[in-house]
Amino acid sequence: MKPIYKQQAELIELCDTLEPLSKEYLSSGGSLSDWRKEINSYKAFIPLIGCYSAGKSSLLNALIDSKLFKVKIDPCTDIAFELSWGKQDTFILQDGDDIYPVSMHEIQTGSYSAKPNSIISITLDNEHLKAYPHLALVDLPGLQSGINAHSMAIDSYVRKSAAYLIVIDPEIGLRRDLIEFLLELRAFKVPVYCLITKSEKLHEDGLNDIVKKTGEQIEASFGRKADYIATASAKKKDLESVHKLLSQLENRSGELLFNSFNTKLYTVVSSLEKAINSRINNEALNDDELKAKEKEIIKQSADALRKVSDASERQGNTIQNTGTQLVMHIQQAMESNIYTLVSTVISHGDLNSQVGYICRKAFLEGYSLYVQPILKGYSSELESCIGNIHVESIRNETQANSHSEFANNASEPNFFQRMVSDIVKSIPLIGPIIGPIIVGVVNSIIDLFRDKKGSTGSQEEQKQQIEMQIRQETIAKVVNSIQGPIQEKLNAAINDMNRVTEETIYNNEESTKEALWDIQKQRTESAAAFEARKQKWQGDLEIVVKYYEYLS
Ligand SMILES: Nc1nc2c(ncn2[C@@H]2O[C@H](COP(=O)(O)OP(=O)(O)O)[C@@H](O)[C@H]2O)c(=O)[nH]1
Ligand SMILES: [Mg+2]
Repeated sequence: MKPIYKQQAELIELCDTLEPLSKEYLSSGGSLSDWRKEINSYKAFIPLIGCYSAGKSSLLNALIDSKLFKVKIDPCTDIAFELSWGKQDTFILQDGDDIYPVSMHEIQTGSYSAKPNSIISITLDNEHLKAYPHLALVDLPGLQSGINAHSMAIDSYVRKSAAYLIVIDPEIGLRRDLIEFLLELRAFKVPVYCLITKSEKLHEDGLNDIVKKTGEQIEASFGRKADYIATASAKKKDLESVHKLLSQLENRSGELLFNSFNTKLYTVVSSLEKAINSRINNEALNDDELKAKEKEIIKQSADALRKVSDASERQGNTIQNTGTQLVMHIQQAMESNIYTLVSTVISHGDLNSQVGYICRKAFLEGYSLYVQPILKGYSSELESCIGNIHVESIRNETQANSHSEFANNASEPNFFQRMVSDIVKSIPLIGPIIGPIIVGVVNSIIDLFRDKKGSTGSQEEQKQQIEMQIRQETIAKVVNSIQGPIQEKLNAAINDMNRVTEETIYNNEESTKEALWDIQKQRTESAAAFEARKQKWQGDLEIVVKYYEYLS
């Protein structure tokens, strides 16, 4: 595990090496300078998750030694704040694609005008944050503020977070909504840190007990130990453990940065290797042979594209059925939790969050149960479509030649396998789909029973009515409304896989043709110049393939 700054320096050096080479050998070499910029300004996020009033805002204020964040605000007006170090103090409100500057005073007083899903992004040239220049702390609305807060906590941050920081008030402990949150987080690989706040309220023994108990609860629900658990007090400015956890994350999160660029860079290395090898392996062919080779490549590509399109057509039905299975799984989950839902309505609990939680959990289960195996099978099918084009096999052919002492890592997965398996493994985010649907459907049943209250007979009868209503209306409506969007997500995964395959075939054809033309052009120069050119190909190839080990 590397510090971010070190990983950043290595990746930037890699971009700088690959950029001129990809300009020279690849027709599509334009992204590297963009990636370089993204790597340079990279931040790993740390969402703070806790109940309303757990002390998240106070903790951030204590950390930066200022009263920037409003303490004890109404959970409904709560929005997300991203806080990180920067060379200048900046305060920006993001509302979807729109951004507006806000003032520090507006943040302190809560007088900005924001929508529930807005984010205020803050950078401060603050001495206490300076030691963690690549981390962004996120003060999120408490989980009680409902289904959207919950969706936001996972959907917006799970892919870009170094760790989730669970903030717990020792007098409240690990509440049920936090446990449910942890259960959901299990599907993702992100580390979980835990901080027990307001530590000055308890004596040492009491604190030790709660640390022990919380640790055990996390392990029981999360299925693994918290990666870190400690106590802190914003009131007494006891923040030693906060600094410890931040420096740990700054020092360990290089991997997150590495993972977000790894496949992209691997693709460039792999394409470069292929493009250079095409030159080296074909330089001895005469003009007629080069022409014949070009024709062969064009024909192979056309065949492969046809196979992909056939496979994709056959896949259409399968994925349709898989989508239905997934939706049925979600329906069954709601039905088997019907009594929990009924009592939530009766006790005026948060039915939105309850339904949301059940759907999200069932979606994740159903996705790994039904969808991922189908995608995996399809990825092998796609691979066999392009198999005879030898996306990577030039390396194998050259193994016979003694000049390639570095050519024997043929067991490396090729970049096609890598990109496709990234698609298979990635879990689509369901929150943005189900959030709005559930809010709409569920609010109508809540209204219904608020109006009817008292007008019906015994409590038992009322329960039965609610149960019937949930079965026939709520569940049916939720199922109906999620079907389309879920199908769209699955189709999108299939389309992504098709796109990667077609691009691979197309790029392979283009770069091979270019290599053949390049050979023809280069050798019209003097024999000495062509010799030098061949030397350069060898040298460049050596530079490129050295990076396989680093990126695997
Ligand atoms: N005793 C004590 N109270 C605290 C501490 N941190 C926060 N509080 C109190 O807890 C309440 C909620 O704090 P706040 O930071 O708004 O919590 P948030 O909703 O999680 O952001 C406020 O009344 C704070 O004064 C602490 O370290 N010690
Ligand atoms: Mg707060």
